[in-house]
Amino acid sequence: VRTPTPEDKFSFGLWTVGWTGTDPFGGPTRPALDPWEYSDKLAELGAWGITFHDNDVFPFESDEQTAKKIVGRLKDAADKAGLVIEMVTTNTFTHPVFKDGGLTSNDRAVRRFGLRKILHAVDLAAEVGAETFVMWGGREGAEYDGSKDVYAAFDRYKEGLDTVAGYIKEQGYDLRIGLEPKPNEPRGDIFLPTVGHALGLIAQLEHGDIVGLNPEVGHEQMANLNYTHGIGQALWSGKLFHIDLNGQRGLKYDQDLVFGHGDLISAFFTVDLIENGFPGSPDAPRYTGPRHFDYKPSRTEYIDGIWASAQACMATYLGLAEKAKAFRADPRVTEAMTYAGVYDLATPTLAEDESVQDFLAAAEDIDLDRAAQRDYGFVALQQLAVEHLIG
Ligand code: XYL
Repeated sequence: VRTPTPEDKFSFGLWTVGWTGTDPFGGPTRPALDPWEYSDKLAELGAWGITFHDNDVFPFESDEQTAKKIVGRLKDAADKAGLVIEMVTTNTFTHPVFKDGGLTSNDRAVRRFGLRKILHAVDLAAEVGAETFVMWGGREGAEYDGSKDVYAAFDRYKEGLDTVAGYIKEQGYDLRIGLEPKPNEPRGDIFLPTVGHALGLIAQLEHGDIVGLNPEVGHEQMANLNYTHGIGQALWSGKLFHIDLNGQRGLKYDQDLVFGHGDLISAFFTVDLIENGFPGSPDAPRYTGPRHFDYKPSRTEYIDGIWASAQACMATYLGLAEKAKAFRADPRVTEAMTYAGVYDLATPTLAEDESVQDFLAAAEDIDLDRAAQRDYGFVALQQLAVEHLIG
């Protein structure tokens, strides 16, 4: 696999390579470096951009001046290294004040504090030139059903999101919000557990036009859902604003593995969709945004392992992109897709201008026996994908 270049648009969260290995059962296994040390090294490895939470860069307690100074230093380092800061987000989950949420905490004073913190981070995002503002409501949720008035919680979630989106418009910032669904962890149940739930909330917003999604591979898979279908539906809705790529092996804690180190076939079809689009819908929207990794170098690794894992994310993506191109270019695949009817799904079920009445009156000539006995050849098509995948 070739070496990544900035044209590949790979970006990394500072909290990913910067994770020191703490988990609920153990302390750090690696030291924390300064933010600019991570960004310098990522640039060296061929990354194009970085992303961060406000408190990945400056401590929660920092006053405005200190925060500005540290962010300025990171921005300078990024500029010097030729890195874009493509996305910024807020940490409304680490500090104990957020233990019952930021926008949906039962405590109104906390909600007002959380909303202010988010708005300050929006200013910061605009200042450093980010295009996307991600909102992962990790603490918005509950462990106990009796502890939340879910109706009010959604009113407050909507109020919070509309306030942030309205502020972005009012300030004239060139920013879009990417909601990040996750089913659980750290809360027992998080609001907006899946892509579909988030799309449902966006449809109720006043400023929903600038609110879309930042779906993460592992988060959908933690809910036993299909990530490629999730981003597919987000694309169909015109709402795929950003992506978080990583790996997850089944229904367990959020593993944040290297991209492709979970479900490799699923990763193949994710890359295939991003790189090649929908097979039978050439005019459908395509994702052209950052190939953003939100993973964690396993806590068994030390500093070398951080960089090896960051490299692995990019190498896996590039390798899969190559395979996916070859897959689509293979005449056997075109033939198998034709046989399978993949291209036929784009034909509307009703004829142009056909009314329901005409439709009901039409004498259909379907041969039910034949249709029931149709062999779709989906398995043969899948095997071609596997063949390309294993080489
Ligand atoms: C944790 C989440 C976060 C978001 C950003 O599961 O992935 O890192 O991506 O707040």
